[in-house]
Amino acid sequence: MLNDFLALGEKIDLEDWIVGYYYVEGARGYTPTDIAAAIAAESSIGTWTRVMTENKRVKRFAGKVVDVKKNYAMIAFPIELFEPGNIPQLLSVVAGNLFGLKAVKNCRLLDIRLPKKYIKSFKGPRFGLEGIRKIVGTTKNRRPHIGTIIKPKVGLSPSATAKVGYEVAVGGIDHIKDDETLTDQRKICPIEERLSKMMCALDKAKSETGKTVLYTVNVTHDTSKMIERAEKLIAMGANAVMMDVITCGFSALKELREAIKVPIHVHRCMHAAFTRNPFHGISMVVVAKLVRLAGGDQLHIGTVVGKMHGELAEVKASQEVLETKLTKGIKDTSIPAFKEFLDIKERIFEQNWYNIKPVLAISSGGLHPGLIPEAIKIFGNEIGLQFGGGIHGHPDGSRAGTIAVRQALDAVMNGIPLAKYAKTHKELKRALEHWGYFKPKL
Ligand code: CAP
Ligand code: MG
Repeated sequence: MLNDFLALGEKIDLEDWIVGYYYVEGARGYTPTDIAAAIAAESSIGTWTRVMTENKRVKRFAGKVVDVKKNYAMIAFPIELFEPGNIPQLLSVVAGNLFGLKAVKNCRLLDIRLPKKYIKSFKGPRFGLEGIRKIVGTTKNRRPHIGTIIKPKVGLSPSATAKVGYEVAVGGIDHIKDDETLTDQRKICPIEERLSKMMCALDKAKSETGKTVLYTVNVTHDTSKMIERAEKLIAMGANAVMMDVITCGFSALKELREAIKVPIHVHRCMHAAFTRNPFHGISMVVVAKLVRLAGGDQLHIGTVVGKMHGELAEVKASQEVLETKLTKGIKDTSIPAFKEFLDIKERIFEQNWYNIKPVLAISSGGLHPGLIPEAIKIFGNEIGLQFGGGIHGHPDGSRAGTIAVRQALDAVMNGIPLAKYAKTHKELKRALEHWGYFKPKL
C-alpha cells in the first residue's frame, strides 16, 4: 500500500503542490523511504489499512514522495488538499498526525515550499521591515534597530514601568517591549494604566529628543479578547502591540493583523518545545514562514551568541525567510540535520514571496554591548537587536545602558573597535568593565 505514495524522481509542477522537507528516521527497521511514504499517506488520503471506500477521485488527492536522500525526504501534497488562507489546516496536513506515528522514531519538518496561489491567499504584514524603518526613521541610514525589554520581567508598577521607558527613550532606544509573560495581571501592573503612563513618558521623551519610540504593549490573550484589548489600547494611544504567537496561535496573529493598524511585534516563547531538537519537531524556518504569512511585522529569531539555543544555520535561514523577496536557501550549515538538507534544498528551488512584505528579524536573549560586534557580523544591519538585562543591568542604570548600546552600535557602524571607542565613551566603558565580551550561558 505504501508504494502507492512513492513517486521518486517524478517531476512535479511546483505551482500545483505544497512541498514539505522532512528529516525522517524509522523505528524498528523501517527505512527512511518507508517513513516518507507513511507520512505522505497519513497526511493525505491514507490510514493504517486500505479502505474499500477508496476510489479514483480520492486518489487524485494523494501525497507523494518525490525524493529521499539518506534521512531527508521531499514530500509533495496536491494544492487541492489545502484551504486558501488557512494556516491551522496547513499545519494539520504538513505537521499533524505524522509526528505521532509509531513507525516514526524521529521526524522534523525542516521547511515548506508554498506556491504562488497559496501565498496569494494571505495579506502578510501590514507594515513589515520597511514600514517599521519608516516609523523609526531609519529608511535611509539603515542601521540595526535597538530595542529593550522592560526588566524585571514582571513586578514593576505602571509608574515604575513608565519611568524605565522614559529613561531608555531619552537614552536613544528605538522600541520598548513588554516581557512575554506580562499582560494584564491586575495585581501587578494593570495594562491600561501601564499603557497610558508609558505613552505619556514617551511623549515627554519625544519633546526632548524629537524621536518616536515604539512601545509594543503585550496584548496576548484569547483571540477575541486580544483584539478587543488591542483596539482599546490603540484608542488610548498605543503605537504598536506585541503578542506571543506560539501560545496564541498563528491564526490569532492573522486575525489581529487584520483587525488593527499598528505594527505587531511577535514573540515566540514556547517554540523551543519543538524547534530545538535537530531531529524531531518543526524548524524555526517553518515558524518564520508562517509568521510572515500571518502578518507579523517583527519576529524573534535568536542570537547564536546569547543565552538561548539557536544554531547559526537555522537562525540565518530564519532571517533570510523573513527578510528576502526570494529565499534561496541556507548558505551555511552547522548541524547534521542541515548538512544533507542543504543538498536537497539547493538542488530544488527558491521560495518566492510575491505580495508578502519582508519582516524585521529580531535578535534577543542575553545580548549586551560587548556582543554587538559579533551580532552584527552574524546578522548584518537588517536586524533589530534587543537588550533586557544588557541594558537594565548596566551599573549606572537603564539610561546609561541604552547609551552604552548606542555607543557600541556607533562604534561597529564606524569600524572602530569597542575597546578603543570605550576610551572616550564612559557608558560603554562601564558596560565592558561589567560584562566584557562574555557570552551568557545561564
Ligand atoms: C530577553 C527576553 C526574551 C528572549 C526570548 C527574555 O531578555 O526578554 O524573551 O530574548 O528569547 O525574557 O529572556 P534578556 P528568543 O535580554 O534579559 O536576555 O528571543 O530566543 O525568543
Ligand atoms: Mg522575555
